[in-house]
Amino acid sequence: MPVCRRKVTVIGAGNVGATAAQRIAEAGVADVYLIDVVDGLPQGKALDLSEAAPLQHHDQMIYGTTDYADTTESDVIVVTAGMTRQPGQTRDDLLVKNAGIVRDVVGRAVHYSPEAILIIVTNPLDAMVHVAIEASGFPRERVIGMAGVLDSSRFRAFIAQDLGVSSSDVSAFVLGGHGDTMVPVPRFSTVAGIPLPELMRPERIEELVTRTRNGGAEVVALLKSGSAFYAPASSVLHMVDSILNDRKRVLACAVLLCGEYKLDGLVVGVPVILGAAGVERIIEVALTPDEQRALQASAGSVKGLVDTLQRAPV
Ligand code: A3D
Repeated sequence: MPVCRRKVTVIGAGNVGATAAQRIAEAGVADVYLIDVVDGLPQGKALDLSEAAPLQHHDQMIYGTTDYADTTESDVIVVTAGMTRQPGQTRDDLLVKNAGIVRDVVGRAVHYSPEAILIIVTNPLDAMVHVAIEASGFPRERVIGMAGVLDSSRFRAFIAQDLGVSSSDVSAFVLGGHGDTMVPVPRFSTVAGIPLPELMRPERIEELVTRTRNGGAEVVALLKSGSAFYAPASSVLHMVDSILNDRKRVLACAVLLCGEYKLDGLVVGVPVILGAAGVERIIEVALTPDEQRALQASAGSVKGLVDTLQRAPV
């Protein structure tokens, strides 16, 4: 595998961050700087991952640090830093707490990497993209939320398992905010080009759509503590790879809409072309009235979070 000295910083060396670092390095996509607020955690995980490099046959460097100066001139910055909900804490408490963390880490990171592309993972995702846009001052093309890639992958996996076909032949189309208001669009989901409604009963499609909406919660319920991280980390890798290798993949990403899909000033998941410049184009497709209504409702829930943040003390 050719050595590539591009630089990705992953902020938050927890489950998603450390696994994303592993995936990015092992795919030979870039060197990785893992950074966390807990001293020793990023250094220890980076050391462990580096020691696996000879066995995994890659030459990427993986560094751990708590000093943002080490992340200077990163090409991509992935933000996974955040808290999970604690007993007695409301969703709004978590929203405000994570907004504070994202504002802080993004501000520090972009100081050293003003040309980077930001990929946001911290929940609640769409609201955190708003915070990151504000904290970085970056144009919307360079602040991108990871959610649709994961949600689409979950939908693809469920369709493939149900039909007994390779998941490589399944493509899925998911719009909207991350969470229970996401909008999978079955008529644009295909198996080797065949529209899904040709292969599956509407009731079964609906069951898989519901399972996709609850995909995160299903994993949480099984794990008992913590949330999904393998598929989220793979989703991060796909986005980083498309950007750094200018692949121009069409992926569902959370981006700030400025009139597209009849939405203005809100971050919502839509299909985009992801390349060296970040979001190179937002792909707009005509939606049915039902799909448009579902997308508006999803955007409405994102607006609720953004409004809560604006009312919260900074
Ligand atoms: P976890 O394993 O707890 O890791 C979070 C890490 O962030 C910990 O190592 C913390 O020490 C670190 N951290 C906290 N505050 C700071 C700070 N100020 N600076 C640097 N590091 C800090 O969580 P996780 O990795 O499982 O999840 C991380 C985030 O991603 C959470 O908000 C999840 O809800 C979110 N997530 C989103 C998706 C989406 O699809 C959008 C999927 C999976 C996880």
